[in-house]
Amino acid sequence: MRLSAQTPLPPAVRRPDYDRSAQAAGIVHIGIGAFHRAHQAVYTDRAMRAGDRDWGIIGVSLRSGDVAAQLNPQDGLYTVSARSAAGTDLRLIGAVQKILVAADDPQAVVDAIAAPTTHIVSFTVTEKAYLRRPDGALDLAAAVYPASLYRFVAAGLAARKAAGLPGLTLLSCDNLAGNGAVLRGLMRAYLAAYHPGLAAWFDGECTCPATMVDRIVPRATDADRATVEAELGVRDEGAVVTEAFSQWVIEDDFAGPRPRWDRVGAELVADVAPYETAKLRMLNGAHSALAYIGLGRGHEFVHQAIADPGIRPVIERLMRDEAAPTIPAAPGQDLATYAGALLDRFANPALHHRLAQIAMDGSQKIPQRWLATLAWHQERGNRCLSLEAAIAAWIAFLRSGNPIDDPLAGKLRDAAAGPYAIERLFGDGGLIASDWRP
Ligand code: CS2
Repeated sequence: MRLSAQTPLPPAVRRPDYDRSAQAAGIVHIGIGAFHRAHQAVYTDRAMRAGDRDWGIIGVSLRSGDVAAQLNPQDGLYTVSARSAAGTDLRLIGAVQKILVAADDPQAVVDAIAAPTTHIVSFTVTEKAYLRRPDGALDLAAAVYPASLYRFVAAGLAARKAAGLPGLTLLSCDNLAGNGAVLRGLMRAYLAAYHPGLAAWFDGECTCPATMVDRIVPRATDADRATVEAELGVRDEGAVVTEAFSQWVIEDDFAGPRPRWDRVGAELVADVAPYETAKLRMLNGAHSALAYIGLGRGHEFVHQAIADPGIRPVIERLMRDEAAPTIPAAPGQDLATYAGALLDRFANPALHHRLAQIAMDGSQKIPQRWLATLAWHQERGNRCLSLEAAIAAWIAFLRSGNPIDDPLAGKLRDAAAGPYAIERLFGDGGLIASDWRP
């Protein structure tokens, strides 16, 4: 039997206690993968459990119909299993109402963005979907392709303006440095080129808060779905498996109403930068290093790589001695404690987080994860032995003949194979983005 609004569930499973069918959709979320379902959708579900209303989520997949096929037959319902050594917390999430596939029905996406009940459009589309050139500017040619997020948002905003509706909060939840300002600048560039009449309205009516999002979400496997089925008594094709930890820091700059996420665990702050910088350079920086060094040493999962005595000290040094000194910590933010907590999270044996999942899209991730730290130390004449080892491991990975899942795969393989690989990857005019430079 398949999970749906009708199926009975064991009493131990926590579930929505609000009337799902009575909620308007206040959020359109673009890029509804497992991360969104384990993170922002969980906070939104909690906010509705705590009494907020009309914050249902319409999920959008830009290209693939996979999530729609998982969730639409289940009335948008799915479970989140938070796994730790202490056991599993299983809950049913009711915030997602339905999934639209932009490639199949683009107008439905535009209509959802333009609906009077919509106040927030949020994004987890991964780094590459922002379509930035190496200098950080919008790739204007790529941005008009059918799957470009900019096309949908611009068309939705144009419809809102024409209908006399207010603007929106555009909330980037991707791991980019300064994600709010980046999205605002790219959206602005798109409008200036293709919808010049909308640019001033966008400036006056829409905001793009910065966010720091954090929860480790390995891709769910058949074995995970079978475990959830055994616990639930019904089949959940949209099951998400994650860790117990979750953190969300949001810049308090909304164009209109928002769920009271701050009452259910999120932090609303004036300046996200210290949290985001620490997360990108320490957690994500260590993750990418673990991926390439770990794969090179024959490991499959994060918890195996961090247990390797030939790797753990490299990762500790990367976080504590290389990344942490570059981060101007916020009051109360203790980076040494943070590093310790990250090591514990990486070691979680209940999660099977594949190094190959983290290794994908290296060209899009490495600038904000490693290069900003390296540049800070270079200016001071310091070496970064761990980051140098990580870069060497990435180049070895590109040369290894293993499949490379990256928008620049072919170019990266060529650059890494020949002489002057470092120069061709990181030098002036090289393949890797330079816009992270201070
Ligand atoms: C990981 C992130 O796949 C990756 O590149 O580093 O997805 C990481 O698990 C999350 O950012 C944790 O919040």
